[in-house]
Parts: sequence; C-alpha cells; structure tokens
Amino acid sequence: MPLGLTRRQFVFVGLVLAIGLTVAIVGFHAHSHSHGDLRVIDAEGNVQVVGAWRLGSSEGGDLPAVPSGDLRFELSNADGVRHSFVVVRTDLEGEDLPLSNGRVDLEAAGELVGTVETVLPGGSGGRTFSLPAGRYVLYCDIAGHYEGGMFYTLVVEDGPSPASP
Ligand SMILES: [Cu+2]
Repeated sequence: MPLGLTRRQFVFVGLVLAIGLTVAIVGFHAHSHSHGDLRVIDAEGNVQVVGAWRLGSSEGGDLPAVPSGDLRFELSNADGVRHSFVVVRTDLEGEDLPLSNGRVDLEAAGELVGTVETVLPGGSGGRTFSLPAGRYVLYCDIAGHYEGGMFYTLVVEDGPSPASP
C-alpha cells in the first residue's frame, strides 16, 4: 500500500475523499442555480419562457423570441441578496451595454421601457409591459450584477393578427 497505509485505512481515506468531492460538487451546483427564476407570461396567461436569473456566469443569455403584446415578467429571488430588473429597448447585444460606475448607463444603452425596482431575498416581483416588436435587454440594476452576467436578450416578434370579429 502507498504511504504506509493498511488496506483498511486506504479504503477509508478514499471514501472520505469521495464524500468530500460529492459535497463540493453538489454545493457548487446548488449555489450556481440558486439565484431565482425569471418568467415571461403572455396575455393569455401562458408561461412563455422560464430562465434562471443568474449571477456569476459572465455571459447572460438569450430568451426565446416571444410574440408582441402584453408580457408579464416575474422574478422570484432565491438568492441571499436583492435583485431588480430593468427592461431596455436597444439594438445592442445584451453583453455590449455601456457601463458607468458598475451599472448600465441607461441613457447610452437605449430606450427605457420600465423597471421592477427591488426584489428582496426570498421575495418576488413582477410587472406587465406592453412590448411592440423589437429587441430588448433585461438586466439586473444592482451594481456589479450586469457585469456578473445577470442579463438576457429578448426578441419580440410581430404578434399573431387579431382575430376577426
Ligand atoms: Cu442582481
């Protein structure tokens, strides 16, 4: 046996290492997914999109395209710190928004559509926006969070033609 261990001791050390590694992996996994969820709900109440409101990925993400109309955004915060979100209409890519002092420079980023101010840990918040077709970015306005990857690009497409009377 290496290191002068008996076979029994060797097995025991291996077992401790395996358990430690498992705890570390499960712990990291839980942490990387514990920031909450962002839901987009259309005018008929269908949940169009479910995305994790992430921090620390440094990459943000793209939400699937949704038809234009009244869209409700809901954020449930499963994190230990507060979050918020801002909806801005812009032609820029989600990761290219200009910054000022660790936050998105809204004046330079595009046209403000609306905000959901502060969602406390364990809380949830939401708001309905009437969005015409276009390109939007949703991001968290807490200092440093946008840079941490807490943003999504959303494309809103022309909605279905109105039903005939
Ligand atoms: Cu945040």
